[in-house]
Amino acid sequence: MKTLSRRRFLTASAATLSVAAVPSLLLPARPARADGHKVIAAGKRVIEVKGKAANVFGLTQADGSSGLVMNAGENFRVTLKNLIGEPTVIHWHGLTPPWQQDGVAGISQEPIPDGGSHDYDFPVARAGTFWMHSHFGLQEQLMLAAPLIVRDPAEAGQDMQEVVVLFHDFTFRDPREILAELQTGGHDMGAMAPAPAPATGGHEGHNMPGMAMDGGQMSGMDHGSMNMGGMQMGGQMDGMSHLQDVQYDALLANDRTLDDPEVFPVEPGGRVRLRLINGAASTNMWLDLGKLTGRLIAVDGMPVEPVEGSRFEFAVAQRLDIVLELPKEASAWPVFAVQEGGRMRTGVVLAAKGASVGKLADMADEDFPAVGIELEQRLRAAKPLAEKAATRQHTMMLGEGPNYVWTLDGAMHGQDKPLAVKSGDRFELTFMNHTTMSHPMHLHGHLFQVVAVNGKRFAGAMRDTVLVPANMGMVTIAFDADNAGKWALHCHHLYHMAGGMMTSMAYDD
Ligand SMILES: [Cu+2]
Repeated sequence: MKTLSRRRFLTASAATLSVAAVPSLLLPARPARADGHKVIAAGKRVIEVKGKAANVFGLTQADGSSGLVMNAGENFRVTLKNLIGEPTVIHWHGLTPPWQQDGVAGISQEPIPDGGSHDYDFPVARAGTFWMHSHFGLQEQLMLAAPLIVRDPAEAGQDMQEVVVLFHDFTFRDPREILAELQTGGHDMGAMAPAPAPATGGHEGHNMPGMAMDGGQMSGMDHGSMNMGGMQMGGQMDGMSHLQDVQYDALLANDRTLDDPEVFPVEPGGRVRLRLINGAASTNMWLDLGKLTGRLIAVDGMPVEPVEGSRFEFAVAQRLDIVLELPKEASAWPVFAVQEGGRMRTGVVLAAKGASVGKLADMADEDFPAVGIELEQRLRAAKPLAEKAATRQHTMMLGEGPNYVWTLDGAMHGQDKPLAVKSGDRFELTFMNHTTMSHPMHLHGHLFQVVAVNGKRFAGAMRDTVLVPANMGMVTIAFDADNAGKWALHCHHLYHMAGGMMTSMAYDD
């Protein structure tokens, strides 16, 4: 039998899904809606990773497009159907809906049962690069995520090509197994798929330039619970800090590896707006433009004073909007995302007509350092919060315990107290990181401004997710309490969140 092409492979599985997995009786009878109503199905998909079929989830419309594109000023009018074979809840990351439509299991919405659906309808005033993803269990690792692009109608006439890329970290393993191993210190060696790293020579990929320890000490050291086959201690060995805990099989860009990257046709000399989403479950990345220089114009969908560069720090759940002025030659320009503390990468290619794309290695030539807040400290909001003294302040301790317990103010989610706030507050919240890993902290329902790093104040970027560096890193955010309800506040590293690093913020009015 002829091998199905990648496209046919995907189409075939989508068609099977819509016919077989959706008994029409289960679909609520519904009159045709007014213009702008969209149906998004959370469903099962089969993608191909490194020549092997992988069963994952996805969020697609009937026309097969992933996620959603809309205009600012419209309503987010969506029916979400759950076809994944288990309950789910989807969160609209970066939007600021009424809290009951925010899509967080245990805080704002009951999970939608398999075969069920849920309607959402709220105004979206702000343009930006956002995304949607499961906020239930570990489904996000299984790629239950998609772009959510809100265009600015005022920019419709611009001569600028839009390229949307959702990055992901991919594993063939069951995420529940990964979490269980992390929680038991990884001693269940029998269950691990990849062979343990060799005793010597296996760690070069994770050594950092300038690391104090030499290779001999490295290979001789006891990695204890942090390096057991499936999990690997990454890169930076300054003191106690470490990077990735999960050894991924690949990084993906729009579902694909560099063996078969998505190629976007572009015009030489043209302008491109990259809308980039770090949809990884637990991998901070570097966005690497190779030989090109780009202009960063927005982070997390919110405009910043432009920053030129070729490499940008790109923490879990964050977004980067980068404008490229392409050279005039007919060439191909890859856009890479590289893991921190290593060299595994993925990417897409911008290719002029007739340009040869060539083979792109799935490993960078060098290890990339830890993602930190060097970029963060250089960012300045283009539309900062109004100057106002804080009416409420809190310092939140980010903590860790044995067996992969992660805490906020000393409590795991479930034993936590909601953070109290009241309408009209200017809240300044300082994250103080007492742990050995960095944490991408995400506040739902509000935009915040980064106003201080390690106590040093500046008028930083407006964001919804900020990385708090390991080992006593301290980041202060400010926001206006203008969206009453109950909101999630958590680390966006999926296994940290599952390990307890989540709480809520509740208005007391
Ligand atoms: Cu974390």
